[in-house]
Amino acid sequence: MLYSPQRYLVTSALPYANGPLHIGHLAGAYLPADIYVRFLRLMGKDVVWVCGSDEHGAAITIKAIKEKRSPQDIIDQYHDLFKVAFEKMGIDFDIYHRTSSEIHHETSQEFFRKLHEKGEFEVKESEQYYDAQAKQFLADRYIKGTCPKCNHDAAYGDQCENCGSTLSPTELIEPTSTLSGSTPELKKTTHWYLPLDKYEAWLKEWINTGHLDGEQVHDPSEWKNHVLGQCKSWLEGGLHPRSMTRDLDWGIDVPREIEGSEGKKLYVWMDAPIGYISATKQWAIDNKKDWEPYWKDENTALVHFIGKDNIVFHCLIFPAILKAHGDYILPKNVPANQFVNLEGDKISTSRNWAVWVNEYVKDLPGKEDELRYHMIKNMPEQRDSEFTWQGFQDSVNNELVNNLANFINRVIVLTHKYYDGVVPAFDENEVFISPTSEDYDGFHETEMLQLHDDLQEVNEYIRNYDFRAALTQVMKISSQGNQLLQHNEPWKQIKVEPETVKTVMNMALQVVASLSVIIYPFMPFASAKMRNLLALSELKGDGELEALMMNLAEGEMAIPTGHKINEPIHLFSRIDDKVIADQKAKLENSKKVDEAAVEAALAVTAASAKSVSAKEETTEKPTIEYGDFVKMDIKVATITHAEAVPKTDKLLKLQLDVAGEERIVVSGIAEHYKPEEIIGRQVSLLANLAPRKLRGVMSQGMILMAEDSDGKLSFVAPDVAVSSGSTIS
Ligand code: B3M
Ligand code: ZN
Repeated sequence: MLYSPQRYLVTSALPYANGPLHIGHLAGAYLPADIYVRFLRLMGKDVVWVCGSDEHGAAITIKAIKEKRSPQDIIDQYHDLFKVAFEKMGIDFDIYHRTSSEIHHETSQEFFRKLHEKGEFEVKESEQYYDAQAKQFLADRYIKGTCPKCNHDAAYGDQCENCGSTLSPTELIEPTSTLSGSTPELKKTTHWYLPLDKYEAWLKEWINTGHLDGEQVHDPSEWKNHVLGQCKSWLEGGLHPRSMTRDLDWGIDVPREIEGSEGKKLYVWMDAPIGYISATKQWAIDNKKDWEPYWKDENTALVHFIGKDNIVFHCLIFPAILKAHGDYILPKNVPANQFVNLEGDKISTSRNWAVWVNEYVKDLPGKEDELRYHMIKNMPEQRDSEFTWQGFQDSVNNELVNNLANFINRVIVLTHKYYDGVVPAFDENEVFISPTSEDYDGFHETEMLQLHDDLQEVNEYIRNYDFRAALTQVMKISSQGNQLLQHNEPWKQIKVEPETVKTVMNMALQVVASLSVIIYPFMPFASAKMRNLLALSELKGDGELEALMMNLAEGEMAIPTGHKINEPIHLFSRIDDKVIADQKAKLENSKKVDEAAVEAALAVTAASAKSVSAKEETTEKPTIEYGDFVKMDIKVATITHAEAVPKTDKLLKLQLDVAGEERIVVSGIAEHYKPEEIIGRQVSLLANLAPRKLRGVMSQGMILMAEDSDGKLSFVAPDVAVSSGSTIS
């Protein structure tokens, strides 16, 4: 370890407030940080852990447009949802803040102003993609296309989530607007660029050697290979100036006193990382502390916990901004995790293929530690990992119940049975079989020292961000406790060697008491129950592990002879097969529901005109050109047959006659019309919509429907009978 810092400032990636949290988020940036911070607190360290909602950026405004809501409404909803999810899962930030706050706007603008005044920015006019229909410049998630680096066909204007590359819109192959679907045109605009190319030399040295301005400030050998690998390939590719402003109407204003700033906002990836600093400022105000040492003192260890798609922003762009500002330290480490896959497929918000945290805590209340345990055991520290419900059930039943809970329960029950719940004495002269050392020995110091060494191994793993190995070591301590009982069989020996049994049971209680502390970073709820079970003080994260380790090193006990413990309680219970079956069915259905939702939407509302009452604001789509309208081939069609699409409740399969030609179209009108009542009806058909398979049926076009403000659907059709195939224009 290069340094022993005076204090720690730990950050976790700010989740975009445009969708719920799933287990991949937990395993990526939140659970690892929670383990690390809880451990540091147990070791008596001065640590502050900040996070908050990332509330700017196109991801939010696109969702607002899609759902006809204000961006503020969207961010309020998800900010509250995140806070509930984190609290339920025991993710214990010192502050969970938000980037829509005033203190964040002020802090971000101060950063921008400072870099502007120092002449760090290059102000450049360039051609940017512009959506003439939406009347908007397209950056970030407003534009997508094929990634030039990995050919992923849905890369965004600023980043490819598939390969992690940061991009600029003009690099995209076949770009399209995510607002109107149209092909954008190039238009001149002015922006403020961060000259990353000018910082390339010091960034290279800092990443490769840990040197900054001639000082060794971190140790690259402590960084994960995949993080260094991504940084190095970026550096080898050569860095280019990156625009730090956007033409947007949602986000943080470029300070208005700066010429040309009208209508310009900060790029979300400039303001979001500064959110760590503004959150620290707010924490300091709330707790009457000084925030500056945590961001400006070389004796602070700054550690960013993120997912691998955020590596470049946290290892190159944000450090460049911090150094360009001049007063800030740089991260000591960025232990990014990889991704979690789910039941053999990538987790996907858009495809609704995820285990949502808010739903998990509702469906399996009281099983938060079980999820923590399984996610840590399978944490994607070096490579992507896989979550399966079967694997989750196995972890809980075979390890938490059969190993940990079983061991603890036996110790507590036997202590009550033989000693009325009082910790029996450890007799130096008694000889028992110690699973941690081959030979027979009963020397108390040896046993306490062994326990100390076992815990020390956990500590080392945690310091190296190796949380899977740390948890495995914790469970090894529990297994050793089980072997201690197995080898010495107190339930048999109690009659013949009662004094030996006292020593064995005392030792077993030392193991349980030590586990109650070392489990806290991983499963804080179980730890609290164990402390209560042992009638020991609740852990406050105030140096309790440091104290325990010191005591054990001096041969002192973790739980004193004569101490009275409480009655046994169940720490973990088995997960039934039905629970797993239900969750797997829910996942499959969510995929289907999602498909049906897409199908129903596609089948019905291509041109559904919402009747808008005076009081509602009109939500017109962007103006189109005549040329766009004439592309649509709309014809009169007659329904000749109709039937429900099996296993859905929204879709009807319609057989149409269009000027003598038969067509099949799937339409999401099953909740509005019975098949038998629409035979013979004339309808308007969008005839040249690309055919697509909907629930196994090839749909050749789309029926136009009118939808009123109550969501009631009705056909759009000529008011007199006309020959089928007549053109509507
Ligand atoms: N809001 C999360 C993401 O890219 C992004 C992190 C910001 S951390 C400053 O999914
Ligand atoms: Zn890519």
